[in-house]
Amino acid sequence: MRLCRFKTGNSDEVRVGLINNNLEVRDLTPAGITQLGPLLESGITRFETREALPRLPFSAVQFCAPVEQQEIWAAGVTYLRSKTARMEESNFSATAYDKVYAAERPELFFKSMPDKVVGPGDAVGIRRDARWNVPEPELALVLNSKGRVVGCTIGNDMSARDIEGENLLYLPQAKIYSRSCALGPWIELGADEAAVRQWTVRLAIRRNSSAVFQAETPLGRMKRSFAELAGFLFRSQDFPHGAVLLTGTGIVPPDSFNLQAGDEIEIEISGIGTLQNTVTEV
Ligand code: DO4
Ligand code: MG
Repeated sequence: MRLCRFKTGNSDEVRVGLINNNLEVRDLTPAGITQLGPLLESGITRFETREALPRLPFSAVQFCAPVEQQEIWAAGVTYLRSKTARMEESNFSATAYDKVYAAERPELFFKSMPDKVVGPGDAVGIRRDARWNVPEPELALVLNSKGRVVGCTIGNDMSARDIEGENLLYLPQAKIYSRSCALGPWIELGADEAAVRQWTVRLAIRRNSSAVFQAETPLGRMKRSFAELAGFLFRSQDFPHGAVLLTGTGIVPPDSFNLQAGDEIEIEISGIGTLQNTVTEV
């Protein structure tokens, strides 16, 4: 079952809905549900039978990023491809990537405040002061306040590779800037890790309607378990509203590839759906 945040028509009101198998959104507003947070804490089975909830076809809704008050964090160097690409791009810190890939403690970094996250159909940002910008298509775990994985969604950890490669201490500037994080289109609930690991992540980038990059990777190549990543994130830190944790990229475009304003990015994770965004300079 899928949980979403959405708007309709010209209204700015964001509602919470369930998505059923007929690709309809069932608006939870009449049931008094206006926030995702409590549902992620308590579960949603008690709403499944409420036939009276309004049904809206996908064509009538605009999906919003499925996040409210949760901080967004990200794991890094969880796939071999990410490790080798970063060792190649980096001037002084190649061994740091090698070490963190093998270490017990994963790389975890703060990515975004929830209200800065870009939703489906919105523009993600490339930094004006960077020469080398790429998307990072990632499975995003949705964690409740107890650190339990209650669902997953699609994340884009936009990154400036030249800034990151120049000096590891510049990582926050390479990763955190306006429109650098996209999430959506909805939360796939009840994620069972063994099943999720059978899914595939696909990235497609179009420029002037032509494909300029596409690749895919099995999620099963992720080196760390969900429990390991979530466990380290919740060590010595409370998340009263829960958190969203991007799990790292297994797809890195070749070094010659650089995003441009106007590009269209499509990230598909089988088992969830597709997150589409355009690119703008920030
Ligand atoms: O260490 C830099 C960031 C790694 C990352 O974002 C990834 O592997 O996805
Ligand atoms: Mg990443």
